Amino acid sequence: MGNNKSMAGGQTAIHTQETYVWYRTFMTEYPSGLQTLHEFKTLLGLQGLNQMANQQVDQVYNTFDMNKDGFIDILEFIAAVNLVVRGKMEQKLKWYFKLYDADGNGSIDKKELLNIFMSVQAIKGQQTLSPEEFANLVFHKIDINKDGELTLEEFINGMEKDQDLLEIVSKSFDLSDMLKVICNGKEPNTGE
Ligand SMILES: [Ca+2]
Ligand SMILES: [Ca+2]
Ligand SMILES: [Ca+2]
Repeated sequence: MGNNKSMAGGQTAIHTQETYVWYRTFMTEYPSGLQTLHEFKTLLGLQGLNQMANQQVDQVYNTFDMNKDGFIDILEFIAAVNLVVRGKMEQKLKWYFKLYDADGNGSIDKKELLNIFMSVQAIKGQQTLSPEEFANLVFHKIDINKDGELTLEEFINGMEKDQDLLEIVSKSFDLSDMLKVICNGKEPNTGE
């Protein structure tokens, strides 16, 4: 299925019909062709979060805003939906890494990981492990040289080798449910 080559090249082998639906949905919602941070939060139903969770959502938005102009345009939006809905595991892991590395210094320390899990908990509710237990577990398992920092390599290798961990991490950042709403053009139905 590895047929989505460079977007810049003449051949964009993306699933055209679905992309068209995303395109149409986006342009209907945002006729200016730009989505603001506020609109992003509204779209995903992520309003009224606490400060920590809010920062996390900001961070998600920033990773999608690739040209850093403060808006998500249609191409960035489609790239984001593509990544989340059908990205390959390694692409997603790179994205998770970017999300987790809040100060952007190229490695994830325990505090950054802890912050993430605390905000995930704030967004998604109580998880099986407490944020601290989880952060400790992750470092115990994949901080190979035990220096208290996770490099991109440690992160990707570690996650690829440990399916359980990978599952928890992907679940904790699984936006696909929310983004499927966009694809279907429906309002999310709160489960309970
Ligand atoms: Ca942008
Ligand atoms: Ca960092
Ligand atoms: Ca390390």
